[in-house]
Amino acid sequence: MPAFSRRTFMLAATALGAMTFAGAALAEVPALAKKDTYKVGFAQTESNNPWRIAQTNSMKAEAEKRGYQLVYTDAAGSAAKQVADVNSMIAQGVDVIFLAPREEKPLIPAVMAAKKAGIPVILLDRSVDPSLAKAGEDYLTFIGSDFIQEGQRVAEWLAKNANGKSKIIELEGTTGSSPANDRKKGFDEAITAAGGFEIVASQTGDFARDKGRQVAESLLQAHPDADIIYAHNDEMAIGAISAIEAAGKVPGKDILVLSIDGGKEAVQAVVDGKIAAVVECNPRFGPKAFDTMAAYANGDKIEGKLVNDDKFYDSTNAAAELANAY
Ligand code: GYE
Repeated sequence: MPAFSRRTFMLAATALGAMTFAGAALAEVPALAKKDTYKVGFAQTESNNPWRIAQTNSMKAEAEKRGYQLVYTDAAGSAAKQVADVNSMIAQGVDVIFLAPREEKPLIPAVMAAKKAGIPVILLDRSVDPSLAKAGEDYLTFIGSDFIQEGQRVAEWLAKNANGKSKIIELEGTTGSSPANDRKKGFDEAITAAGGFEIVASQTGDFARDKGRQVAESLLQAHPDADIIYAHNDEMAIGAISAIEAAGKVPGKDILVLSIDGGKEAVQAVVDGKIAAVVECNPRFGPKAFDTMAAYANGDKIEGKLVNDDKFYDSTNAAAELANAY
């Protein structure tokens, strides 16, 4: 190799290295070109409940409506698989990745890998650890509910309507997930502030029906005086109803059950008097997710957090709202 070309090669290599380094350290979210159509990734966390299925359907319907190609993956409840799913989307050269991160910390490498590959990430429904990745920097934005407020709304309903019931079993969502962390924080703080209540046990049921049933069963045995169950989602609340009935007690009478999500089965349980109240967590993400992506490609400024509106169901409106529940 002649000396000059070798030197040129080495300079180029050094420059490339520096660029890669600078690229990785860039403070901005990768840009998104304005195009007629896109190849978009949606990394779902699991599909074990009506909420997830409603969310997936909403994303698929909206992609189809716009004529975009959707690369869909389901991590089946494994954060490790979800990281691999995102890496495979990066390898397939998607334009944008919609990510519903199962847990706050384990999905950080996926967010960072997409950023490094120049692909903007939009977080859907769950967030990542804010001390490790930032909106407007490492990912574009978070679209979802205000989970702290959801927990507070349950506590506020109890403060007004518990009628002397006071001993609470809390069924937490997936450990390390943002909705579990925040639904606990919002509820625990508000119920403590309300006064007169006691959380006698708080344990994870992993947002799953059968796990919720099992955990409720053992906690009801350990705390036979418990008269309220607050579940971080409908699935665990429905599991808890089975546990209450198996213990020979009447849900809605002996034990008040409260939950978050607002799927049809839970709203029906409110109509039937088995669930006292449900805070809706809106799963219909499609239109907002794709509108946000289009706005970004258009050069609009995107806020770091886009909060969905959630309804609230109790005996006063459940029958009338049932038809609108997902
Ligand atoms: O409440 C639950 C789902 O992340 C907000 O995850 C979502 C929660 C939802 O599996 O049912």
